[in-house]
Amino acid sequence: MKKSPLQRVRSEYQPKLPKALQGPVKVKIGEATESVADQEEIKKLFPHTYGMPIVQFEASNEPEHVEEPFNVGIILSGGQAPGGHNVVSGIFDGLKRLNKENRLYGFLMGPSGFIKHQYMELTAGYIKEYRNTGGFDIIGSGRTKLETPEQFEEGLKILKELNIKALVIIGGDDSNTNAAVLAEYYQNIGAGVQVIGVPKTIDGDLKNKWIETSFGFDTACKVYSEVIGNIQRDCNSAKKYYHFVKLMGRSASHIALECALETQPNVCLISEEVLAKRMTLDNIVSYLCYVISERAKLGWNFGTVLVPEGLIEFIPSMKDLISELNDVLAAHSNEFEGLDEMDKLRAIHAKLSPTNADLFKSLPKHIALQLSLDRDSHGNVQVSLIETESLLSEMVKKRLEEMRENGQYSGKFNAQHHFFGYEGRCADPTNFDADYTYALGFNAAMLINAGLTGYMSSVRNLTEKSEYWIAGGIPITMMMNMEKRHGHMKPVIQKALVNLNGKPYLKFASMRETLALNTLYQYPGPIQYFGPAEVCDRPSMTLLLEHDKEV
Ligand code: FBP
Repeated sequence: MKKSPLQRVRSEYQPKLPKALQGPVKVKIGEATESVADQEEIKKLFPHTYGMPIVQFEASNEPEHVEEPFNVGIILSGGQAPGGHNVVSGIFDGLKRLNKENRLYGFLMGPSGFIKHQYMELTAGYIKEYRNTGGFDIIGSGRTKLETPEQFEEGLKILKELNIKALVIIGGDDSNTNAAVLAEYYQNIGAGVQVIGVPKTIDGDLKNKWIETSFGFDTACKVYSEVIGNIQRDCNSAKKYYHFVKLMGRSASHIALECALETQPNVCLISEEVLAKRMTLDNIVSYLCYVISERAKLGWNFGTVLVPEGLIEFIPSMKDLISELNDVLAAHSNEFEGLDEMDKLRAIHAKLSPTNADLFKSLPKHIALQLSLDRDSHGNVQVSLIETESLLSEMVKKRLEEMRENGQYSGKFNAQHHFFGYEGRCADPTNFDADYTYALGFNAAMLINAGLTGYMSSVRNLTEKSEYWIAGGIPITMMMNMEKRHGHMKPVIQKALVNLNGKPYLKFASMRETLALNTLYQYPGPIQYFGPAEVCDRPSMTLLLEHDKEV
């Protein structure tokens, strides 16, 4: 593989480790823990892995206690996030420091490789090519859900065959929930296999008191912020377009909020606020038209609007419609097969309740069709396929024409649409993500050596210099509560949505009116890997604000 000059130099970067992991570690064991809610139910479901203590690693003067050589397997699960390759490098280097004979195996294309016994050994030479690079192509990733005893048993066969004593699952909240279920299952049957989770997702919604951020969020947001900044320069140069930018984040609006803090657009919608205020699609369109018409009075017929990918499911009326569509599509999929687009829409419309049927009919045809597409493997609408940005701009355009007829608007409205998601998921990790992921991986190796299972690798104190980061492990059951999923109550890791009382949101809300009625764009520029620390190592504004730091 031919490398670019930047790739060549960047591959030599040695990620920084917290002080505690730089040499032999000793394990500090904390108090017994409880789950964040529903303690009794979770305790019953996880009798072997509930209540375990938080552990923290400290530097030790004693030589590292190393058992016989051992083997470890890894799975990359779900969407790509920058830094995954450094998690693998960190695990590898941690294992080799413990014992040169230790071996690392990667299961191919996500959990399916584990179930189907597709794997490869990850050697020093192979891993070298991937250090500090973005992507998950080192072994591939996938969205197969690892949740049934049959899958666990099938996986156990290959673990035994390869003499693997621990499995590391690098994934989001669902994959880490399943890691906890797997850890409990293997403990229960005495399989002798440990399971460790690593917090990954660009969406930033796997975080809590102990997991300060999921990896990849920092890099992805910086990539999107760079291009939003570029668009804003273009916008402010030509002064003739409204740019509607949809940003990834399946559910939570953390990415949109972080990008808004970085770039200061005229509008950024926050799904969690839309839900809390029970806003309708009509309310959102009215707000956008207010901003656009006020800017027009100032002579500005241009602007930028950030739209979180998950918005549609947070608008209560749309949520009801989507939920009924899920049922209708599941129950009548055969009837709709083979129909042309208009007939399919008519047939679906006829099956909806009156309120939802009215809303469905009011949507532009292409959006109604996108909402009627097949669901993903979890039964969810594939929000990344719904063009919310064009839905909003079309509705805004229509409303502005009505306003013009009533003499309330006399500007010009021309829209451009963008969707940023896949562009950022495989970017080369920022220094922050490169260091954080390497530390998470190295730390996972130490958790395995400490004999732990059902833990998530945790590296904290992330707004300080990396040498002061705190490394250790958090029992996954501690982050769980019971939630209704597909009609059944299930133990799951609590998803972190944008906190409307949190500093990042409050900071944005305090600037919102000023940003809407002025042009105060910021242009963050591209990620820098070499140069002053305040440029290259700065973590996300979300993380800084959440930790009461200056931004
Ligand atoms: P994970 O939660 O698995 O990390 O993936 C997040 C995400 O990037 C979302 O932002 C997006 O909605 C989704 O993946 C897209 O899924 P896919 O990669 O299957 O198109």
